[in-house]
Order: sequence, then C-alpha cells, then structure tokens
Amino acid sequence: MTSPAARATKLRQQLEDASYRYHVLDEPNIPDAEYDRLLRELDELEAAHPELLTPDSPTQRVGSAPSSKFAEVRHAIPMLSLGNAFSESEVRDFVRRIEEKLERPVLKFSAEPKLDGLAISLRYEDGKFVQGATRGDGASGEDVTANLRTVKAIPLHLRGKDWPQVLEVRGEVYMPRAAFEKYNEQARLHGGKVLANPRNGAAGSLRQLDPRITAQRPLAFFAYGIGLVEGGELPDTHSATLRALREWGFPVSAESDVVEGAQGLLGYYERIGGKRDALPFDIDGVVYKLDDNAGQREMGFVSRAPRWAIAHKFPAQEQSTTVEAIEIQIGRTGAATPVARLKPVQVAGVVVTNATLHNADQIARLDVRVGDTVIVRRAGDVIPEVVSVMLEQRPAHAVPWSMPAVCPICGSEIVREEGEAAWRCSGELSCPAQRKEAIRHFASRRAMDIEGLGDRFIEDLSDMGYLASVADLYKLTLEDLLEMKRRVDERDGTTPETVKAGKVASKWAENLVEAIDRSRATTLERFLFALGIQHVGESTAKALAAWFGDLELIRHLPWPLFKHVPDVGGEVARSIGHFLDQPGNQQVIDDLLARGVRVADTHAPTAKLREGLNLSTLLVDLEIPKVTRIRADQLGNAFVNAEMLVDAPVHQFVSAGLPSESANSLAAWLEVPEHTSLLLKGAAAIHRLLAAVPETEEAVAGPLDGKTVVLTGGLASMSRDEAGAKLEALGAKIAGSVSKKTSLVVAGEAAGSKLAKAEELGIEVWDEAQLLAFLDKHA
Ligand code: JCF
Repeated sequence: MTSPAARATKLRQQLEDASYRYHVLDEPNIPDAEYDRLLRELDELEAAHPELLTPDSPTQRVGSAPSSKFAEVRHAIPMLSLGNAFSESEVRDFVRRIEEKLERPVLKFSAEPKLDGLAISLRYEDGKFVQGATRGDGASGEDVTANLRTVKAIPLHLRGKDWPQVLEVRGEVYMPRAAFEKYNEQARLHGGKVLANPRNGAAGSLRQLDPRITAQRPLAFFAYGIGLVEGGELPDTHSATLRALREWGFPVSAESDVVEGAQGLLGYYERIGGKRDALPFDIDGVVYKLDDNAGQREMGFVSRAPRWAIAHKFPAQEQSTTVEAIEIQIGRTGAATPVARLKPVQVAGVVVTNATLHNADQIARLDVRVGDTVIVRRAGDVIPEVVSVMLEQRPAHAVPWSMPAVCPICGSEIVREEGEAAWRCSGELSCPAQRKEAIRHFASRRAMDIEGLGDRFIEDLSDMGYLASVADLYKLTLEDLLEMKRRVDERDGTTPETVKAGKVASKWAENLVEAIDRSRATTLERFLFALGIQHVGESTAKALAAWFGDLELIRHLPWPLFKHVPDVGGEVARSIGHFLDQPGNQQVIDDLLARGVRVADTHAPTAKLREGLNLSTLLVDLEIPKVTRIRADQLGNAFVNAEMLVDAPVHQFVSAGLPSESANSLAAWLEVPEHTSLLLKGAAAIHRLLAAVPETEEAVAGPLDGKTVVLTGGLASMSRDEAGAKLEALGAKIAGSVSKKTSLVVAGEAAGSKLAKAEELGIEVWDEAQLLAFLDKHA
C-alpha cells in the first residue's frame, strides 16, 4: 500500500508533467478527462489529509478567497516598455543605431510576436512561485499572486535544473482568441458582460478581486524575458535565455526566432504578418531584441525603454468611424442580425463599410444609435464588429434603436423564442432572404459543391423567379440561364456580353449547367448537410449518415430516434424532426431525387443501434415528464408493445412499478393525441430499424485501422479534405496536429512546422507520390 503522502506526491508529479506537456511542449500525453480524474483524486486526498496540502499543489489553481484590494509591489528591476517602429525605415534606423554604437555589422536579433495581453512579473524563490505582479507603471504594480496561481500555463514551481535561487520571469498573460469568442458567445447568450477584446479580457480577468472568477477565465501565458536574478547565472544571449525558460517550465512563443540584420528583421515581420490571422492569439506587432546580452548592456536605455529592443507594430485593428444606418440581415435559419452600415474606414489594411452588432441585446448593451461615432474592430478573418460607442461625440438628435416588428425583406413578423438571444424572421422559405441563404448553403463547397454558382447568380436567379427552392437548380437549362442574363442586362441597362464578345459569352452558362450536373452525384453526408437543417452541421450530418446509412430511412424517422446517434441531443433531434415534418421540405427532397440527385453511399444502419431499439429506450427518448430511465425500464418490462401501453389505464402503470406521480404524469402525457401518435410512430420505426440493422457489425478491417494521420502542406492531385476522406475510408483517424500519437504524416508542397515536428519525433512521413500509390493499392 502506498501512503497518502506518497500518492499525493505521485499525483502532483503526474499532473505537473501533463500540464507542462500541454502548455509548454504542446504535446499532450493524457486526455483532459484523465487529467480531471487525477486532479479530483488529489483534491480528495488533500481534503482527507489537510497536512498534505501545499501552496504549489495543482489543486490550488481553483482560486482562493477574495481580497478587498491588491497590495503594491515594487519591481526590483523596472519593467520596461518598448519603443515603437511603424515603418521599415524606423526599423533600419534602429539597427543602424546599434551597429554604429557597437561598431559591429550584421548583428543577431531575437524576434518574437508581440502579444496583445497584459505584462506581468513572476517571482520564484528556491524554484517556488512566491509572487506575481502586474507591470503597473513599470516601477511598481499590483500583487495579483492569487489570480496568477489559477493560470495553468504558469508553473507553480520550476522544472529542470540550474535555475537561480531568486528568479523573476517577465511575460504576457493573454486570452486565446477562440476562448475569447466562446466566452463572449456565452455572455451574449446569458446576458452577461461582453469583453471588448482579448486584451481587455486578460486585463479584466487578472484584476478580479475574487481569484475564483479568474480561475474560470481561459487565460494563457508566454514568457519573454527576465528581471531580477540572484544566486545563479543565466545564458549570455536572449535566445538561450528563452530556451532555458522553456526548460524550467515556461511557455515560450513557438514563433520566436533568431534573425540577422535589418533585412532579417523585415523578413520576420512579413512572415509573422502573413500568419497573423492564423495565430490562435491576437498580436499587435513583433518585438526585436539584440540577442547578445553584453551588447544590450552596452546599449543601455532611454528613459524607460531599452535601446536594444523595439516593437514593430502592425496596422491597428481598431478605428473609429460613424454609423450611417442600422439594418437587419436575415440569415439562412431566419436569424435577424443587426448590421451597422459605416462611413468607410481602413482597419488593418482593409476598407470596412459594415460591422456586425450581433443581436438586439448587444445593441441595447452598447446603446448604438444611428449617427454615433463608434470603435470598430477587425481581428483576424472574423467579421468586423462594433466594440464601443464614443458617447461624448453623440449628436443631440440620436435616438435609441429597436428591432423592427417585421422582416424588411418579406414582411413576416420578427419573433423571438423564449430564452433565445436571436430574433427570427418567421417567413421561413417564403422569405426571399432565407431562401437565398439556403441556396447559397446548398451549393457551397462542403455541401453539394456547385462550382461557379456565386452570390450574384443566386440573387438574380431567385429575384427573377427561377429558383423557388434548391431543387429548382436541377431544372435550370442553358436557355434559362441565357434568358436570365438577358433580363438582368435589360434591367441594369448593361450591354449584353453576347454582343461584345460573340459566342464565348455563353461559356459561363455551359460551365454552370455542367457544374450543377456534376453535383448530382453526391454522398449522404453532403446531402444531409446541404439541406440546411438547423443545428445539423457537417459533423452531425456525417454521424447521421454513418449511423443510419440511408436517406429513405432517415427522412421518415420520428425525432426521438435521432437521439440514438452519439452527440445528437433532444434539441438537435427535434430540429431534424421539425424539418422532416414540413411537407414542403419532403417535397424538396422528392424533387431533388426526381431531378437526378443520387446519393452514392447507401448502406445498412450500424449494428451499434441495436441495443437501444426497444420500448424503454423510446420512452426515455420521448422526454416524458417524470419518466426516467428506471421508470421506462419498468414499463418496458411490463408492456409487450407500444399499442398495449397506449391503451392501458393508469393503474397498470402503477402495477408495473411506477410511483403514482410518474404513472399520472405518463397518463396525462398520453392524453395528448400528438404524443400517442409519436409514440406509435417511434415503435413502428423501431420495428423497421430492427429489420434493417445487421446482427453484428461486419468488421471491415481497414488497412489504416487505429492509425492517426496528419495531413500538411499542399497536394497537387487533390485537396487535403479529399485525401483525408480517402484515408478515413481506409480506417484512419485524421488529426490536426502532430504529437507522439501520430502514426503517419502526409507532407505535401511547402509543408512547414508539422513536418519538422514529425521529423523531430521520428514519425513516418509520406510524400504525395507515396500517398497516391497507397490509395491506388487499396482502391
Ligand atoms: O509580447 C509582448 N507584448 C512583449 C512585450 C514581448 C516582449 O519581448 C517585451 C515586451 C515588453 C518589454 N519585452 C520587453 C522588454
């Protein structure tokens, strides 16, 4: 038997190791659920044996009790700010000043992205985290130790060896972009406070007086330098210091690099600029530092900024402009999204004329009015948004905005469902805006993939009455398209291209007819996705296709049966059922099939369905109040079939073992004719499925069963998605990043860091020729 103390030590070591692998090495070794399990075990152990609890235990990251205010911390070595460069010539000047003073040409610089977060300093004594502070004014900041303990990327004690007895580490706490988006989505949904940007998210979270709130915020950290060092030596270059920090347990930017001279710096700026939108966090520039510490000392400082470092800024992502109008945009599912029409303004190199206001709640929260001067933000490739209003510049006559009562496109009522943030146009497919969006989605690359059917064609074809539904796409003839074009030219007063360019002008129409024809051959998952059912994205469509295998089966299933597919819950199942219940939608499916759409990969439903195909599971799926799994099992045992149950008097439910409350609830539920009919339809569907489901899964052994494959770089013969689908069909699991668990990496043209990582880990790598040979062999 291991002692509790030994077990606690072991658990801490496992947890810290897992955390280091996740946050610093980016190579997780255990799943999140396992991490949580170990953490819970340690937590229970510490609760039972309080004497085992240590301040640097991973369980202490949940946040301690709140304080009333932060204490002041004087920085032993000031926290510097950085001078800025906004142009190439300012960067050249920076390099020239250093070269002149040090009298050495082509100097090495350490370069890294400049994170848009909050600068902090972390103090370690004998390897233990003892204090953390904000930058403040550089000379002194606020003691936010308790909050920083909750940031999982910050080590509570140092790893490795040879660290100084006292070490201050400087770096940036930030909120990854995806976490920021998710946080705001939740806040909007529940009417909470929305964060203006990831930077404010990081700053606001760190300045919470209650560390338990900070613990809930998805913060991360990168180390970029050091402050005070006592009782130890550090390497003599900045880049080597970063490597040491990484070994001691700190995340260091994977993008940091050493480059030479002004040319090297500018090249780095271009490279990172090109990646800016793809990075998982916001950056506002790059930082260059003279790599050689002796050189740094020689250069010294001007006021609070070092002469040996500079921030080269990217164009700003926020600008101010005025709101000329607030309009409503109707999406595919009818969601009415308010959009601000703006006086055109350059933001991060792009002219922005529209910005999303998300929903009515968001407008109310910001109190945006027509005529207001607002801050718009365009970060990464997300839609520009209005982040705040400059109230002091509001014109006197500006009036509050409110959601219109009817859809500006079709005049149907705009309604809001209970508990939802979004307002919706109730016109469904009678609303031209929803219809156009539905067609656009249907034709999109990941759905039916109709090449060349752009937004303009969809607009014109719908407006001129050629497309009442997506199925009408498969009725379009060459003549229709040419006629449509003639009418558009007439309407717009443009010169018909046929006159300008002769025969070739009809080539586009031929191409489009061909593309539509090609799209007729499709797969079940694409078809289901293309229908545009609310809540059915690609992965749900794929799961439905894999589990049921057949369109004719799926389109007549009552909704509770969809819950048999993993990850399909009540809401999604009801949404699919609602879609299939509309006669108009069934008609569209009929029309699509009648007009030649063919679903290629029909197969028997999976044998995995079998275990849930019984009356008691159906009763659970129906979500009858007070009929839990236990009660449903009792009913399943007592009744031979659904018909018997529907006709039974209440006392028979009680005889089956149900408490009277459940029995009465069930009887009341069955009073509603739609309920009994759904139950009977469900039972009939179960019979049909039982007949179709094979006894056991015929195990088709794929050559790549159990293998995890990562695709990187460009392939010449097909897209990465296609290659992925082919490999999946042979049993492979496709992953997005390379880790020790990766079995194989397929590297195409210009493969980058993933290939490097595969080589580093000694993972098998194929080029495109090897991939094609393999696919050919297993075709
Ligand atoms: O990423 C940053 N925001 C960042 C800020 C990176 C650095 O290397 C910095 C910094 C502020 C000061 N270095 C200094 C000296």
